[in-house]
Amino acid sequence: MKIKEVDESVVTRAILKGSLEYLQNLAEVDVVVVGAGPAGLTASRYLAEAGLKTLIFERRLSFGGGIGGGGMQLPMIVIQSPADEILREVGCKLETYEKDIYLVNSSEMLAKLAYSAIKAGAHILLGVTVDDLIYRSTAKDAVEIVGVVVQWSSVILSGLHVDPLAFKAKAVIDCTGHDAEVLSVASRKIPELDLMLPGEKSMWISESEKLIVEKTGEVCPGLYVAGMAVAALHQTPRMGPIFGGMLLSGRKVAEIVKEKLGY
Ligand code: 48F
Repeated sequence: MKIKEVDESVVTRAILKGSLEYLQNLAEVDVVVVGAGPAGLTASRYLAEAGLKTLIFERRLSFGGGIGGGGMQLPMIVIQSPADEILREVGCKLETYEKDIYLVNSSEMLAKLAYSAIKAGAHILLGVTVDDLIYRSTAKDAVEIVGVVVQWSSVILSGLHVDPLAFKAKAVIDCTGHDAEVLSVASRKIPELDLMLPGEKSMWISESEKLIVEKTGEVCPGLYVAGMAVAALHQTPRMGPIFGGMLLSGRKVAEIVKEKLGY
């Protein structure tokens, strides 16, 4: 077998041409999802399947958020019904532990949620941090979110002063987990929203899972919340390593955004 010789300049040109064309096409999308954890990946799959141009920004260079860490880094995590439907749709193997409670391998769940979101047409940019929002005033004290401001995570870590770029979207979904980073920016920098972020309460699994799904939804025009960020906003309890609520919250926010955008 003869391996093709490749000049260094060809590699550079190919990367620049492909990446710039790809990124230009994403400067304005239907939905920006912030965070590629269980809630963000699930929401993105349903949105992309419905035909919405969906772009996920993930701060790390990997998918999955809290899935990989599971419960104290043990490989099996727990899902309760009816979230098993969502994992069956993406072809995850589930082992029944007891009625309506299932075990799933965290690596398999992480890989299959990400694969199915990408297969549905969602775009994922890794190593990019959302650190601000784009907003418009619609009337006195009324605000609409119309996109996000992003920076390479490596630039943020370096502490260098580099101006960011902005990506427009009809809907922005905060799926950043426990710290609710997008809502946190909104509460600090857009006072018109009068947004308080009290943070989550201590653990109570059943109550938490129920409330996370119930309170998933629109925060203000153009801005939505799903997953653990809901707990930070509504001060609901944490739930530890059970992931059904995250998947159901992702599916619910996708339904809400689809309806809002007429899909
Ligand atoms: O933390 P994460 O998994 O959030 P989630 O989808 O699920 C929570 C569970 O994993 C678990 C739990 C319940 O089972 O308690 O913690 O709500 O995923 C959030 C993702 O968002 C990324 C972060 O790296 C992670 O992969 N992220 C956080 N802030 C930003 C961000 C940001 N500012 N910009 C881009 N990505």
